[in-house]
Amino acid sequence: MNIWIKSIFAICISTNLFAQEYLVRFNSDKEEVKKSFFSRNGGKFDLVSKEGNLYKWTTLARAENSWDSNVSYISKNKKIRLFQNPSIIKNRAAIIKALENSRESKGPAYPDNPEIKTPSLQANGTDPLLKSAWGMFSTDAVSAHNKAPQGKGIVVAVTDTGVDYNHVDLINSMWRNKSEIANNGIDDDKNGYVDDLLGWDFHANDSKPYDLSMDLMDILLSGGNPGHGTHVSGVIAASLNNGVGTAGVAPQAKIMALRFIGEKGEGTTDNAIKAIDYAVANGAHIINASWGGEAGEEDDEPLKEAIKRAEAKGVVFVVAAGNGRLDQSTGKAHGFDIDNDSKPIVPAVYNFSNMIGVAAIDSSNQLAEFSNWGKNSIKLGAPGVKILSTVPGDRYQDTVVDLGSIKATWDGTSMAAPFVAGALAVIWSQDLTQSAQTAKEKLLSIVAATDAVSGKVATDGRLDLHAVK
Ligand SMILES: [Ca+2]
Ligand SMILES: [Ca+2]
Ligand SMILES: [Ca+2]
Repeated sequence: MNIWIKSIFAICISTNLFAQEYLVRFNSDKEEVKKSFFSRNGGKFDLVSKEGNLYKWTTLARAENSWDSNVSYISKNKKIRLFQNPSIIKNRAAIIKALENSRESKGPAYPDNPEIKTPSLQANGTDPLLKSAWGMFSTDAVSAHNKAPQGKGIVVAVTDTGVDYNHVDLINSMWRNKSEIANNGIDDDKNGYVDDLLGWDFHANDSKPYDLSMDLMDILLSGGNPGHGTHVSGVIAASLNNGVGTAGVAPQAKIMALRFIGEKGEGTTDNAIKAIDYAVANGAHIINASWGGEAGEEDDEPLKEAIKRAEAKGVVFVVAAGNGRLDQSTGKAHGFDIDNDSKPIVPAVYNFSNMIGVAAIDSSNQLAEFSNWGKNSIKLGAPGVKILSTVPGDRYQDTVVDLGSIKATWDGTSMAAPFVAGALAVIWSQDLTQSAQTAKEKLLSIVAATDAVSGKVATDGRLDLHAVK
């Protein structure tokens, strides 16, 4: 072989340039069945879900005969994206132009994976920014703070881009794995994860699910993460009456941080499944999913099965309806106001009994122009335009980009879903013995009828906690 061809061949193998990833589901637990499949087909196999009997198979060539009677299905390991902020998409060109001229493209840089700090003693006092969080008032979440135990005893898993777990308004709201000893290199609780104090980072495969974000220009050019998971977490459980920042819908609920989407805004199905399985196995009551992708013909079974496993264990899956769709070739958003029931975004449309799909509304109770909806799959509307919440580095934003005349606000069904996750935590915390189904039905029974979503979501209404007693 020519030396050049040889070295190109070596590079391809070493970087898996042409490797494809599949998810293989076996219908037998027997080890010899799996071993036989692995040895016959070659490539690399990694366990994704013990409960689901699911493996990731990385291979350069999928042989025609790779099917056998012990395999339920082989599907592609699909990419999953966080739902991009429609306000950024809409103003992208103008913002890029303005940034090029001002040369202020660098956002604040925060090092990845800071040491996990312990909960801190905080001041008493009102939250100075809370008055600017319109959604906290329109949903009566602020009044509910005085009527219910604020989510106490409820764990909400944020499956997202990670969380700034040391943020002053989140540090006391983080779930802490009491069965794990910090930094001893041992999997003390034997759950398969070493030193998992707050959750896990499935994207980087480490014990620090920090919300690493890209600088502004990279976010604008390639659709990366501007602190998405931290923003989502603050809507759910930012600390109340600690004299700083804002407050979440359920400030006594605990956030389990499960990072599976990286700083570029992308994740994969196998890591989404690992995050869901982790949430279910480690005591989460609610999973927030502000992400998704377009439905495929046959490749969605693994994710469906993971949500069904959560359903079987009484874990609720709150999911964003989606913000229209992106044209991959032009990078432009199009097709706003999409009916999910006919043009499905997954996992929003699966509609298992533990799922609550959420559309976005604005401060005038109008359906947000970007929001998907669906009479069957989407259950209610919730605030999702210009939402104020926590972002990495002890900061707060309702506006991601503010260049004077050009602004992009924190918009998205991504922000609407955590309002509902927090509200469910509030209702559930009133009686920790009630079932997931009971808490979910209570939440959906007290929505406020709203013209803009009438006929577009199952309850014809929007999130409203005024009936919480
Ligand atoms: Ca562990
Ligand atoms: Ca990490
Ligand atoms: Ca606060």
